[in-house]
Amino acid sequence: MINVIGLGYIGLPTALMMASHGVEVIGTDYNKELVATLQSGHTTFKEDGLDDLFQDALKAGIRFTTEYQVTDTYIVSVPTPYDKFSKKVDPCYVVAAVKDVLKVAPANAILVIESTVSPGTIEKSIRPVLNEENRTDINLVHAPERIIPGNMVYELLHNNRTIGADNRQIGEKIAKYYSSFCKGEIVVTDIKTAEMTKVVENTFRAVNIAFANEIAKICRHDNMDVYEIIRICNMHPRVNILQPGPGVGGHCISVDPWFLVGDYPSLAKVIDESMKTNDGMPDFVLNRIYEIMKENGMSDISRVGLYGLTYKENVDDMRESPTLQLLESQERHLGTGLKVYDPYITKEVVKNQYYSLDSFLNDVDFVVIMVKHNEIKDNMQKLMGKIVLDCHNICDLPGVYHI
Ligand code: SAJ
Repeated sequence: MINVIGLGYIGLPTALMMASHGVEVIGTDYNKELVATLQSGHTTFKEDGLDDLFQDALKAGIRFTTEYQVTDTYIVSVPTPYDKFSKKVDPCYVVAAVKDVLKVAPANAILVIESTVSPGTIEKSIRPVLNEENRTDINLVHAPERIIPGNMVYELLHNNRTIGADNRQIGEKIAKYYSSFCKGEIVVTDIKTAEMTKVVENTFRAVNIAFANEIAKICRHDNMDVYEIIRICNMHPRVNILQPGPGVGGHCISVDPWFLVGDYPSLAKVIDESMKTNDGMPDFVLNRIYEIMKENGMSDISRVGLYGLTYKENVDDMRESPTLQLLESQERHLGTGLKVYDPYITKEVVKNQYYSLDSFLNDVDFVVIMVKHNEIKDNMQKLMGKIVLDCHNICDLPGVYHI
């Protein structure tokens, strides 16, 4: 039996996937409300295919509890934030979960850490916990997740995976559990290599997004069409530039690369600059809003609306979202009044929030497309006659502004 600890964006789909593929699974989370929701037969976030997977897992007998189980295998999937000052990974949740597991884990149990951590964290922060508790019998494994919100179920089934372990036998044993559902290749390596690969993968994407954002800023400065330029460049066989945007959100690309900056400040220069470039994009958009208002003789900020609150399209996840960053920045400059709407956010999280596209559009003259949800793509004609700042190049109405 596997006890999955932490039933969030990664732990829950992983637990459901294993359960629906014949592995006995019990999911544990210390959040009583979350466990009660799952016990009552409801998922806790929206994701394509998750509800069906949940039903399959329930039929297969998955259970949810706040209690840690006595079993031979644990998968820990809890958040790993970074310390905003030092930029280093903050493993406090992983350490706390490991301590709780050690209270019940039998001798020689396997403890798999799925949470993203910087290279060396398991050696520096987790192994000492085992030593302190006299539990060197426990086998540590690192199996970083790779799934992308919006396509999690498909990617859980098809992505290749990395498993880091102290000894090959244990690594292969865990690989077998994952291969119950994973059709991709599973590479077994050592723990530090597995830690580094995960952080490097997300850093690669962050740096490439920053590159696109920097090109967009250069193009804005000298009035060139960044989208046409990227389109043409990408016709070169070895060039594949990503898309500029209003900023980078989510709990991965906007967080993990900082771990390398925190741990290797004098070496991680390109990464540091890239993260600053991405973090500066919401401010860049705020500046564009100001310029466009001026150009159009507009002075009433309350007639400007931000479309989208989530960190990217067609998900309900708002963590580190560019829209929230932009609103925070506006507030820091003592400004407020922007209207906001997102079809995926039905509870009030910011001031001046709307819950229907039509009433939002009725109350604004200037729309900023912060997130390219399908909803706005399908209703583009409703923006006719408005000033539009399209941060994703999805609107082909005449006179649209870009970042
Ligand atoms: N973004 C851009 N331009 C682009 C692509 C993305 O501005 O061309 C923005 C998005 O709008 C979003 C942010 O970047 O705000 C991040 O979105 P994303 O879709 O690039 O990635 P995440 O954060 O949803 O998921 C990433 C994935 N990592 C990689 O692609 C290397 C996923 O595979 C990881 O599992 C996930 O991080 C994670 O949990 O670490």
